[in-house]
Amino acid sequence: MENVKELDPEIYSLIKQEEKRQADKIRLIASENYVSNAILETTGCILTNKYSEGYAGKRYYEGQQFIDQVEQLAIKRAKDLFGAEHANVQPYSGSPANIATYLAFLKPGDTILGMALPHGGHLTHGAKVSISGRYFDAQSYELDATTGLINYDTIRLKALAVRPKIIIAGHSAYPRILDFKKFREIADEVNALLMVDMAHFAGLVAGGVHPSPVPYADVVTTTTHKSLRGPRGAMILCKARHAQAIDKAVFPGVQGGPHDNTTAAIAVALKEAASDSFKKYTAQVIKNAKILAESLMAMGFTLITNGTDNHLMLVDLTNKNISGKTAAKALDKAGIVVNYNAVPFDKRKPFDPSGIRIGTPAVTSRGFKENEMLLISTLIEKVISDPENENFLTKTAEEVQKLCSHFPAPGLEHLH
Ligand code: DSN
Repeated sequence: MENVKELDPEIYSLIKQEEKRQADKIRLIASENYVSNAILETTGCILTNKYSEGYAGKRYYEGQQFIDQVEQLAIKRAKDLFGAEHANVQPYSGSPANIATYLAFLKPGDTILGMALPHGGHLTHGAKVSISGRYFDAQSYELDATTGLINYDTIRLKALAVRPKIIIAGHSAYPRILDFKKFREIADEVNALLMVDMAHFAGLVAGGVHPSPVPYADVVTTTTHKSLRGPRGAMILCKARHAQAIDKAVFPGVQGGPHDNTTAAIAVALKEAASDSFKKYTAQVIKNAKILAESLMAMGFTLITNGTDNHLMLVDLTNKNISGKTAAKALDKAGIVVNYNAVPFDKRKPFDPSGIRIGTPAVTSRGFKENEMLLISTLIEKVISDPENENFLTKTAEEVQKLCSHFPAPGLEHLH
């Protein structure tokens, strides 16, 4: 980055500090990952110079000889990898992808039904502070109070009562597999469209270690940068009969020119995700999550639903007499990065809730396996038992840095 260094030393210095942070810390934020060098190169390439509003063969600017091919490759790889009838690879990220889906099928005031935000849903699934909750009649379903699991009977009854036009399945903080067939049946019974937001688990679906929503859903939205391990971006997969509505909603409905460098990097990520090594990676993501969850529970931590089937777990810290925010801040000082998170039926406020969310996609990308997961659980336990012991937190951060130095993270090999 010699050019940035010379032109803008302030930004250069911040990038370098962030590089070091990503190299030296155990990153357990469930939605984050480390992309490959190939994806970093593509994201930072000259495709960023081009405008290409429209779709291949029907653009509003000339000079699309290569951009059309880039986008068509990304679309083909997305369709092949996920078995989708149609793919739109232009959404800037997950929220615009979801908003475009609503624009494709809804009028202002129409009813949608999604998982409540405090129960693990996403802002764009109808939270009141989001456009999805302000422009639509957003109804929500909650998790079962005793099991912490999705209760399909409750969703069905709610759907029968509110008659949504779209039912949304998908989450940011639910540690179990969704039953897409049951969601489909409920949607059919009330004549709703089924939209699945698979942003969190798209990589697991691509790797074949998680059921696919694609056969069941009318529309599947996803970001490309979480477990799928691509650049920051998004895609919408849908049935052929919805292709035109979705494409029109993305452009010109919600967006202008697609980010062609991102589109190319999505194509690269999809090629990587079709490989055998990616399949192995996703299997390890789940193995790592399971062992971390079991070890934490053995040490007296309460996990929502008593464990995990996917890449994440939600820890309720109520019995540890520490808030999620205090725990997350102490862990960060100790070199372990998580986010504080509401737990279902949380009695605390969203800005200082009772839980933390822990995910394994990023640490698995740097090669952590079962032994490192056991070590992480021990460190988490010690930090949470002694969150104000600054000396101990600093010493732990040094220990973490040493451990990380044996596992060079993709894209950051030069630092190790
Ligand atoms: N912000 C993402 C997450 O952390 O889950 C969801 O989009």
